[in-house]
Order: sequence, then C-alpha cells, then structure tokens
Amino acid sequence: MKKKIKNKKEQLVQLFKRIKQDHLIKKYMKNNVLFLTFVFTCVLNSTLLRFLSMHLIENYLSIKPILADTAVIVLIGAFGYLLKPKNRFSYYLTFDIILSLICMINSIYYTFYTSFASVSMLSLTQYIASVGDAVVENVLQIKDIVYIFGPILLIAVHIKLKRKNYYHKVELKSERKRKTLKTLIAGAVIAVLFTITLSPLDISRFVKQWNREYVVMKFGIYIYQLNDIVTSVQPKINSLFGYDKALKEFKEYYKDVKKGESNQYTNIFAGKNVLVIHAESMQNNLLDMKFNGKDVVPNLKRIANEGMYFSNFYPQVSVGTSSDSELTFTTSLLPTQSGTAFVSYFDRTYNSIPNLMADKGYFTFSMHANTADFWNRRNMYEHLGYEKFYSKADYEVKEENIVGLGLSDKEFFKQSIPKLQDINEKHNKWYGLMIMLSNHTPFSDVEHYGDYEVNMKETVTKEDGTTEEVVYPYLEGRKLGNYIKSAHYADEALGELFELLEQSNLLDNTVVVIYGDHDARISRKEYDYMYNYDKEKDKKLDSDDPNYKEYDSYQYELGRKVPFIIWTKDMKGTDLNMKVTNVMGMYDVMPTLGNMFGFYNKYQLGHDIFDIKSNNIVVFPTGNWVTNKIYYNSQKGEYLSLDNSAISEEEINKNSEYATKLLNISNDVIVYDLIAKSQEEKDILTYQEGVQDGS
Ligand code: GP9
Ligand code: MN
Repeated sequence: MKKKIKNKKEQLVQLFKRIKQDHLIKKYMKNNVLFLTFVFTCVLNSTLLRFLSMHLIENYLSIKPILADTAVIVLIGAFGYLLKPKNRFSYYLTFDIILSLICMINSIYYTFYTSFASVSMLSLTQYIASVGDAVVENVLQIKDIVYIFGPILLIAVHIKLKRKNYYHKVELKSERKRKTLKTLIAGAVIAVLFTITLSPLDISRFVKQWNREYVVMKFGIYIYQLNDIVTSVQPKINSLFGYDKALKEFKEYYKDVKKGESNQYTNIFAGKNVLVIHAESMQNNLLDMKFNGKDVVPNLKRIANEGMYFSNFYPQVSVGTSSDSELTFTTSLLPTQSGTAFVSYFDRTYNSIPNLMADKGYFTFSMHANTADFWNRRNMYEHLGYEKFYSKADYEVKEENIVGLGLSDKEFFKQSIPKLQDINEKHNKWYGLMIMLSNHTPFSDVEHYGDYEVNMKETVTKEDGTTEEVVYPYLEGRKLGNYIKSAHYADEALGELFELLEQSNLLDNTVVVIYGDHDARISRKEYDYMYNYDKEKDKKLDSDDPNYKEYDSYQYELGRKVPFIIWTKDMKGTDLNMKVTNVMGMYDVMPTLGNMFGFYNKYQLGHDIFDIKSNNIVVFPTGNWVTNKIYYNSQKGEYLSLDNSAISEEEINKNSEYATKLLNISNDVIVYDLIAKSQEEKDILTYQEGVQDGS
C-alpha cells in the first residue's frame, strides 16, 4: 500500500518536472490561443457584470461564480475543437457575442430593476417598452457597453493568428476528437470543484430561482440564465398538456358551486378602508405564552381580545411560504403542485381581493421594505391588482435600522405612516397590505430584539427567611428562545403601529386584518425541550421520567396555527368582539371578508366561515386536511380524532377525495389560466347571442 502511494507520488513529481522541462503550459497556451481568449473574455465579462452591478464585499471575494463561469465556458468551448481549425473562429465568435449580449442586457436591466433579466418577462411587452425607452435615454452608460470588448478582443486575436498562418495546420478527425474530450474532462473537473463549494442554501435558492441576485452571485450569470430559461419554459410546457381534461373538470366543479347565504355579517364593513397586516412567521401559540409573568406578544393578544379573533386558523403554504400565503389570502386558491404561483405563474388571471376591491372604487396598494423582486412580487402584484407597490426603494434603509433580513418592522411602520396619510387624503376608500419582515428565520439577530428574557426566574426563601432570585437558563440561547424574542420584537412593532395609526386618525374608518403567514419552522425537538424542561439539571427530562410528556407529531402539526384577527377601534364590547373556534384556513379569508365588504369571487375554494360554520374543512397542499373533528395525515394514512368521536372510513375517504379534488382544481385554474379562458368563452357566447338577437 505504502509502496503504491510512493509510486503515485513519484509519478506526479515526474509529471510536474516534464511540464516544467518541456514548457508544456507555454506550448498549450500557444496552440490554443483562440480557445483561451474565448474563455478569458467570457469569464471576464461575467465577472465584470457582477462587480459593476452588485457592490457587495461578499461578491468581490467569491470564487464560486468564477469557477461556475469557467466550467460553462470551457464546456461550450470544448465543442469548438470538433471543427476544423479554420472554422473555429466563427463558432467562438458566435458564442462570445451571445454571451456578451447576455451580460449587456442584464447590466441594463439591473440599472432599472436592481435585478437580473428573465426570459419569462418577454411576454410582458409593456416592460420591454419601458426598458426600451430607458435604454435610449441611458445608452451612453459605459458600464453597459464594456462587454463588447470581449468579441473585439477575440476578433483582434483572430486577425493576428490569421497573419501567422495559425489556421493552416491540418488536424485529423481523431486529433480533434481527442482535444474535445480532454477539454470536456477539464470542464467537468472544474464543474465538480464548483459543485462541492455549494451550500444547501445555494442549492435551494437555485431551484427556486426567484432570488436572482443571489443566484448570479453564487452561480454566475451564464448558469443563472440557463436555469432561468428552464424555469420559465417549464410552466409553459406543463400547460400544453391536459388542457381539455382540466377545462372539463373545472366547468363541472364550478357548475355546482353557489354563493353562500347572506348572514348577519353581510356588508357590515362595506365602504370601509382595509389595512391588512402580513405578520411574518407569527404563530398562534405565542398568544398564550408568558415568560416570568410577561406575555410574549401582549399587543397581539390585546388586539385579539378587542376584535374578532379566529383561534383555530391554519396557513396553507407550500414551498412558496410567504408568497403562497399571499396567494391564498388574496385569491382563495391553493399553492401550485410544482413551482410557485408567484414565480412560475405570475402572468395568469386572478380573481383577487385587490382586483375586486379596485372594481368597487378602492385604491389598492402593498407595502414591504424588502426588494420588489423578492418572491417576484413586482410582477405578480400587477396581476393581483395592486395599483401601487411601495418596496425597499421607497424606504430609507439605514444600517442602524436593519434587523434580520432588512429594514426593521418598527422603522418600516414609522416610514409608512406618511405614505398612508397621503393615500388617505387622496383616496376615498383604500385597501392596503403591509408585509412585516423582522420576525424571519433564522431569528439570529438577537441583539436587536430588545431585552425580553426567555429564562425561568424563581424567588426562593432561604432558611434565614431572606429571599433570593434563582435564574434557570431555560430557552436562552436556543432557537425557540430566539424566535420568541424575535416575535416579541415584532409584537412591539405592531403595538407602535397601532399607536401611530391612532395618532394620525387612520383608524377611524378602517378595518385592520392581521394574519400570521406561516409557522416559524422551528423543529419539534425545540418544543419538546420547552414543555419538558428539567430546571435542576438544565436539560430535557429523560424520556422515562414519569413527568415527561412527549410533544408528539400531531401536537406539532396542529401547533402550526397562526393568528387571524379582524379588528376595528370600536369593536370592543360589541357583538363583533368574539372568538371564533371553528377550524378555518387561509382560503376562507377571501369568502369571509367578501361577505363583510360586499365582493364575491366565483372561483374561491374556501368558504365564508359564518356560512359553513362547524362543517368546514381545511385542505393543505400536502393532501393533509383538518376539520373540527379530525386531523388527517395523508402521507402516513393516519388520523387523529380531535373530539373523541367515532370516525368512519367513509368520512375519511370522502374528505380525502374532496382534498384531492380541490388541490387539482386549484392547480389547473392557475397552470391552465382557466379564469381567463372561461372569461374569454363567456365573452364569445355573449357576442354570439348578441348576433343572434340582431343587437
Ligand atoms: C420576504 C418575506 C419572506 O420579502 O416575505 O418570505 P418567506 O421567506 O417567509 O417566504
Ligand atoms: Mn413568510
């Protein structure tokens, strides 16, 4: 064994010696000038694009995208060797021009959108038009045209080589194949080197593709653009097949769907302004939590106690998390089975709350202090019907005001007040969404969350009668503890928002709606620790301890509830000030609010909770579902009785079939753009009837 290693070592030393003696590198470079110029210019262009657009230290120091670019270019370049030497220049020049154009277009696009271009936007002609105008006005920006030096350098090198008779060499087919193979292997080695540098976060963001800056920063512009083509074309391909079947099922399903009966809540809020607050990662279990006698979320608790509080409310998100929540809230549809609606299907027709409110004369807007491209909101919002989107560019983001992912919730709310006042002055009625950001995973910005403690304090009386305070660490320094601190911070921000709204008289004619967008994705282990804490030993109780009660997977699943509250300043003490305990999902929001504000979406999948009452069923994108009586886990094929009543197999099957139906219908509505299609059909029918009537 030792001998073998020694031999290998010697062989390597010999190889390096040979490379040095025979000047192999020099020879290689001399014989492959054109290919190397091609690789150099393309990698340089991509690097320049990153440096000139994203001014982040992290970006300057990263080797990952350089490896990725080199791998791609070497692999493309390898095929050039299959051609005869005299034809190679055209091959390299064509690719050099295409790749330089990619850099140039992205550079221009970045100036206007602080993001990178996507082929999926090609369908949006209005964007191209506006970018087009802007390009003309800014055509002289040097940073956008430096990329043409790539092809120019390649041409210059080509001319020089031609003069030196470089292209007259005869290369046999076998020689050309050998060169191609060797170069492909070199490209593959670089690709492997690049792949091992990737983190799970890099991979997950690559798959989702919406965080385009991040993808370019880690994968380089060429892989980004290639991935963009795949993710943009995939939904189009999906929607090519199965359309007729989908349309038939869609028609059958909606034929029997009727608008719910009117009830005592019908039109109670008609004409009032609406302020919806998207409370990031806010779970419902926080409302009952206290540490050392202090509530975790005292403001939310007060708002829930003063308003209409839905305590058995579930988010229905899939991989699109925040964006899925927004989708389901505003359209009463469920997330798609592959991709995410906000990214892959943003260009569909949606019957959404902002669209229907706009029809009623409301001014509609959204406010979020993150970049407009996060979850592709900029584009999706056009289709959801928001007239104005106040995003990061509309806020002043100073370093000292950053908490977690970006501008702190406190500062976000503070800076939003003048904007709200302006809207309130200019518009009779408005509907607005405010998306919070600070309480976002990984909840590690602890020093900015304030001084809320998640330890356990006890006062003990000593033998001499004096008292002493004993502090047990409990959740301090743990993930769940950090989340609780973060949620406490977000709750303080909410409290401040309500004060500011009151001071600016913005609550007088406004209904505030608050929802938690999804759970905090904290592991079950953490809850198990919290509920089974052994303070004496500062660890979790042993599982054989008689006091140990496992926080089981059902408790965990059911514990993923989020708060949903409808509040007005004069609700307290009235009939509307109540707690609704019937199970409810995010898709029931639109029908419930619709009944209160006087709008109706024919394609809603949920129900007005005051119409369906205790008969409701909440379907999750996984196929799981929950009613007042049963929680069903479709992957495990297991259920849990929630009220100890007997459960028949028939009931399980019926509900599971309903869940599958809903998920399929919802997916088809979005993928095949069926709302638009049925609208078109209706228009044609009305037209034909008109022709027959002679009108
Ligand atoms: C970002 C925010 C978070 O803008 O809405 O999204 P999430 O990671 O929760 O889906
Ligand atoms: Mn979220």
